Amino acid sequence: MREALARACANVALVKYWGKRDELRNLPAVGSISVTLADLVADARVSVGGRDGPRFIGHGRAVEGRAARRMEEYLDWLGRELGTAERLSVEVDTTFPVGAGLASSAAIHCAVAAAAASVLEVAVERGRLSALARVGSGSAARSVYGGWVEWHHGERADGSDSIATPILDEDAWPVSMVVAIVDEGPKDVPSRDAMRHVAETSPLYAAWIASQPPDLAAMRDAIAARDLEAVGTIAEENCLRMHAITFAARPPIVYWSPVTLAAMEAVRGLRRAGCTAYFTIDAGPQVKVLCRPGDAQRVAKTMSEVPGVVRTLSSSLGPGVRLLEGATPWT
Ligand code: 2P0
Repeated sequence: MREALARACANVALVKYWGKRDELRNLPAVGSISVTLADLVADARVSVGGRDGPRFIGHGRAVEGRAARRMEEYLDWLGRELGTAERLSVEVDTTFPVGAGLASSAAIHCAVAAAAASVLEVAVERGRLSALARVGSGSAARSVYGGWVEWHHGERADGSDSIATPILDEDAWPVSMVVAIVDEGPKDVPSRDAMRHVAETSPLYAAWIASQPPDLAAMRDAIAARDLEAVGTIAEENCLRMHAITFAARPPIVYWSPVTLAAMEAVRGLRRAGCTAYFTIDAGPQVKVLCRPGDAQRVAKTMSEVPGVVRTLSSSLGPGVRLLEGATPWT
């Protein structure tokens, strides 16, 4: 049996991916821009040639149900794509809760794609690796790179141009993200299902698609100017617009809890007190706060004092995917 071990960091979108133009390949209906986080890490050990046993082990235990089926399908697809009929299996460990709106699927699928290419000794360009990761989970396309990253909508039907590209690496403009964890349990509606439901039923979906290119352009400019106030303002507006279209679905999907709203208000309070802090929220109740590294402790303290916040995590920006064991399959 051969093995390779890859490590990828989660990423959090500041201009969100919500909606698909192709569900099979996870081709997005909109482009997105994210930051890769150093301290939210997934390790994936992919082995090939094993004959039996569970194919998806998470934190030392066999994963079952829908998550296991989805991973097995992905491993089979990866194998075909990378030219093998051999059985692939994976062991995953993460430093943070899975399935709770903390971008675990991004980190996991990116690490799986990289480890699979390595163990199968297939040389892949980073762009192709991004496309391979994307098929596992859309947002995984972005975890290929560190720092500030854009994932492009792309035009081609095969998705070969719907890949991530780096904007700035993690050292070029350090910022911090404080995650206020409100609920560590799995989310009620997986984002995959929610995206489809929103696209099919929300009367605001078309407006969301139309409003994304200007947000992407403004975000690129704000990052180029290292303007954290502008980045944060665009991120908050984009996040609220994404949640607005889910509220408007029939039946509505609301990922927030009362604690989420209290945490958002705490961020506004920090701003009123002169601290550069802006929130974003994904498909779950957690509130992620973008701030300067020097303010991270203060932000974490304020967020941890919000009644109902279970704990906080703080992270700087992190690197792209890398191999811990096995040859790096890209140059
Ligand atoms: C994002 N999210 O841009 C958005 C914002 C959640 C809210 O990408 O179906 O796990 O595997 O492509 O990537 C979460 O969705 O969905 C997500 P699939 P994914 O980060």
